[in-house]
Amino acid sequence: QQKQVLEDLEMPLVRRSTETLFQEQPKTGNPYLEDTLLRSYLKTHLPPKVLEEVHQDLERFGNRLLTKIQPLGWECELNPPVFRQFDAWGQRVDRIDTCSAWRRMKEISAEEGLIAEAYERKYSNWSRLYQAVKLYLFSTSSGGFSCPLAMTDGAAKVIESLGTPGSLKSAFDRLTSRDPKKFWTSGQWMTERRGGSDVANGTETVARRQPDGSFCLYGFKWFTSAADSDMALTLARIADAEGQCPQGSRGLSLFFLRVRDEEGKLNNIQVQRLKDKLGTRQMATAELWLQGARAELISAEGRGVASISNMLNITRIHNVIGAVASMRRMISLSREYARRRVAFGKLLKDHPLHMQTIARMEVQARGAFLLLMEVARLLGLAETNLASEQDQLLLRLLVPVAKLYTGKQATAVAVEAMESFGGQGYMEDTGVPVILRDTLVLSIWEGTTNILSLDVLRSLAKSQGRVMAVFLSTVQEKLELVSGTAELALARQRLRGALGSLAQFLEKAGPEPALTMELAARDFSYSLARIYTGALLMEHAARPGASSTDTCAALRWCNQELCPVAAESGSGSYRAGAALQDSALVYGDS
Ligand code: UCC
Repeated sequence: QQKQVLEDLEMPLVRRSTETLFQEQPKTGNPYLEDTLLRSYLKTHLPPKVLEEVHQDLERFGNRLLTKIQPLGWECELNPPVFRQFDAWGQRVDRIDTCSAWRRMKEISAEEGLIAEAYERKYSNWSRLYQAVKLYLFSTSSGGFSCPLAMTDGAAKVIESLGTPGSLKSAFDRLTSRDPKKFWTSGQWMTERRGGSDVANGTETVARRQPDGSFCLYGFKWFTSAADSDMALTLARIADAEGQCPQGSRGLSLFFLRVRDEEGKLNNIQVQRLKDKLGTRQMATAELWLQGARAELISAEGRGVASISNMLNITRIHNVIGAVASMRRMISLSREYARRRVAFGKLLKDHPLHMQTIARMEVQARGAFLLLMEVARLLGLAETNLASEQDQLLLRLLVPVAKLYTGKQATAVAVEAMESFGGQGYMEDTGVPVILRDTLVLSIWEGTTNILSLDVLRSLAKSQGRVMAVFLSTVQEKLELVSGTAELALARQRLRGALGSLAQFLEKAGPEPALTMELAARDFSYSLARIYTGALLMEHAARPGASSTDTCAALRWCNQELCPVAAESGSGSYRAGAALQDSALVYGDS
């Protein structure tokens, strides 16, 4: 093909038959078969019997994605949901009309068991990882349907962790069903007018107790994703007999509600409007008035935030899945384009600087992928009672770390990959801008980078520092495991140094005022992400049968600043004086 392109360029303009070659569309194949890292990970970790079954299913699924699901995803992008508030006769109907491709995505999600897989546990602790892999492959072809799936998974998790009470059994069965006619999706309504991060102070919705023990909810949910879902979990404050509500986090309780009744009538809910978002436009995000919506209390009173955090941790993992999928898709397109596009007399793939740029993205994507697999592996262990206490602590820590770090990586990779297409990448109908827009949300929803960094600190505080002890010893163990691999010596040395600096920083920061850790939270979380991912890349590169590119990826990863928190701490960035300087820099000295 390269020869053909070059011959073609040598012909006089009039004789060239393939003018379009200048802008030839990058074509990718079966996303599972083309993903060498994914396949090598599964081969290394899955028991042979599981691998055999999973491989067959993933190959089939990859073909379905390529031939059927990708075109549907594009249809979802071209036909975003439409909100109709009134019918022709002036009656309020509040209909959110979605396209047929979107509705087909719901059926496909059930058929493929994209939620069911994780709860049936056919492959014991590996089921969660297998589900994560399918979602990862599905994500960028799903036309935004990954979002309702994230919340559906989160809702199933909450219900399961409550012991699947009788009243929620039918909802759980539907959320985890493989039958498209039965399958439900769920919303997660947390954000109100006062904002989405400070849920404890931002939630105004009131729950009034009814004589039958159920509740009616009154409030305004400002940002409800996938508003076409069948049910939702949401927070509200239970009013006492005088109508007074407890404030703060301890005043919040968790509720389950159906969005519509059997006839399709809204559950005393009015849709105010759909949100006009930068991306994820395929998905209906709405402002909803709850005007006496019938709901069931499903947490202990005042334990709303703690109960919904089970959901948050799942949706945050889905966020990681979305981030890794986005990087993989962008790099695949970029790589394929470089095989076809000629500039300065040769294919892009033969320009070393261009290849260096894509290779740097590849290192990021590989690291993020292994971090995702690690989180999914630990979650699978926890859900099958096979996790040690250390595994559970590590999982609690790594979920926010992975969410915040991969969100940022995906944004950077998506922007870089777009640039690798030159002006073509900026063209709507190439589909590249869609991926970029949909990626930009990943560092915002489900907790911004700073909120997640503070959650990392919360996990330290809650465990009285035990999570850090587990983190340090786990990385240490991984370093010992790879000590026999000579090619990794340099990476091991850098990682060991970074681990030591991290431990030193923690020791020094311990007696400091709380402000020190608050100011360090983001750099600290980045350090955890870089160190842990470095250890995973090394572990993968030291396995039997590893390739030289595995080693190269580990070495390159470890070439970056692995412990930014130690470097910044040395320059006094986390002192009270630095905080004053920050304000002065932002607002000026006056
Ligand atoms: O809904 C949204 C859009 C949905 C779209 C989803 C699609 C994504 C899929 C992508 C696919 C491509 S966005 C809404 C997202 N909202 C958030 O993420 C909230 C962000 N804010 C936070 O995370 C805050 O840190 C809060 C709300 C958790 C802070 O609340 P509090 O009440 O001030 O925090 P507390 O008092 O520290 O925590 C209350 C309890 C404690 O338990 P106890 O009382 O036992 O000590 C905490 O330990 O909750 C516990 N807790 C947690 N437990 C808090 N966070 C966690 C956690 N992450 N894990 C375990």
